[in-house]
Amino acid sequence: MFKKILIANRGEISLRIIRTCKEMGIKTVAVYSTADRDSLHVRFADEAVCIGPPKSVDSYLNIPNILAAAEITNADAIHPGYGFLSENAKFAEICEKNNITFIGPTADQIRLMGDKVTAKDTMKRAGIPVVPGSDGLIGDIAIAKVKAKEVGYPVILKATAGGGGKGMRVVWAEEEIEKAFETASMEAGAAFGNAGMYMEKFVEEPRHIEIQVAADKYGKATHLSERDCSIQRRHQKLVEECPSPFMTEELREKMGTAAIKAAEFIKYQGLGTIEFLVDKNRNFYFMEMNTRIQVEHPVTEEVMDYDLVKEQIKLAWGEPISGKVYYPRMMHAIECRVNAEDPRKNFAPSPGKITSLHTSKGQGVRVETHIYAGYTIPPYYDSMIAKVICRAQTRDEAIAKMDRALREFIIEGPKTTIPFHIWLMQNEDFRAGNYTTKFLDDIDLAEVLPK
Ligand code: MV4
Repeated sequence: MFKKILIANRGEISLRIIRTCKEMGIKTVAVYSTADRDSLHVRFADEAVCIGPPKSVDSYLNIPNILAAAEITNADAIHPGYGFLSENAKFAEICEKNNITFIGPTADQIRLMGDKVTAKDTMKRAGIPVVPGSDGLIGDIAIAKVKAKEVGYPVILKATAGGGGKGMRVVWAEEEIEKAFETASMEAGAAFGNAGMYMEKFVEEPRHIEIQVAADKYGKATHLSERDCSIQRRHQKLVEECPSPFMTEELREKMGTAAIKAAEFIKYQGLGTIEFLVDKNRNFYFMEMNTRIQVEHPVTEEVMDYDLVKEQIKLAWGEPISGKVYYPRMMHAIECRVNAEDPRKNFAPSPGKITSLHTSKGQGVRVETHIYAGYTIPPYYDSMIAKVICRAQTRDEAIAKMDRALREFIIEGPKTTIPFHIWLMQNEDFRAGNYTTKFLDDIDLAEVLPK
């Protein structure tokens, strides 16, 4: 097994990975920017190396500095966590060239799934359902118009280099398509250095349901059930749960089988997530594949009673999948993301010092966080400061537990999204499991949240 793993990340995920490494008897190296000098991941790791100034591009995205840190500490593997360099094919390639294992899939697999047109085409060839559309890039506006007529309005234009909503436009009628195509491809060109666009039929009010997969280096994959991530705002997930309240045994079987087929078709190695759009008739379509450990992985860990980070490390080392079919114990788990943002003010960031803190506790409650009383949330990074995960035998009980846990989570200083989550746990539609990705579009939170 690996002797020493460098964690190229910060915050709660860095701590999460350090914990599993300790349990596996693996030494850990933290890296940190000067803004994170007083962070817990620096203290909890066996060694820590400063990799640069606060800005991500100078530190957590600084490949030469991270590699130098791995070399001087003699780390034999790098765990990238999520975000930052976790889906950077070049970084995975450089690690391998330097004889350091990148804990993730191969650089080619990251590249394949990073280009959305290629990913979609590959999945179509694998026999996975995809949304009908342009079958490749759209050359110009004239072609876009012809394709849209074929597909039928409404259509959605997407950037092939995109994902997570950037460079995306819904077009309801032909008069809008010219402007939509121009602005979206401009946006994509500026954001990704790649203006390539493709088109799909717009699926109205879909659910976002993803399947967790794990695959070994010998071509075998398994799935670990789904997560419903439909509660989002501006493509930022806020709540995830398993099982999905929309799921049926039949649909899980179909989506799980498709996810395994997708992973095995590309000889995928490691942990991955296949994101699907699911329409109101329970048709499902491949959307994207994430080639990293995800923020919401604890939801799966709680229902399956399974350490996904441990599995990821074992797979990277070259252990085969046990062959046992992992299936949910049919517990129910919900995760609420606590961000240092003001939900009454359009989720405006609210960094600063935490003057007083009490975290949620009790049976079935898990809090993943890097904050402590006296900690100052820096303004440079993602605003997520904690995840509350509650597990119970039924969905109703999990919601009741979450409501209780959120009310005893006291963070003084910055504003947080906790009041939003407390409101959500009371919401009738949420409680009925009656929600799609449109759920928050129609709600004025400044209106409904207590002052
Ligand atoms: C769609 C769609 C409807 N129809 N594709 C959003 C981010 C990117 N991953 C793809 N997204 C969507 N693609 C078709 N053909 C609706 C969305 C979408 C969405 C998807 C998942 C979760 C939240 C969303 C919010 C708005 C739009």
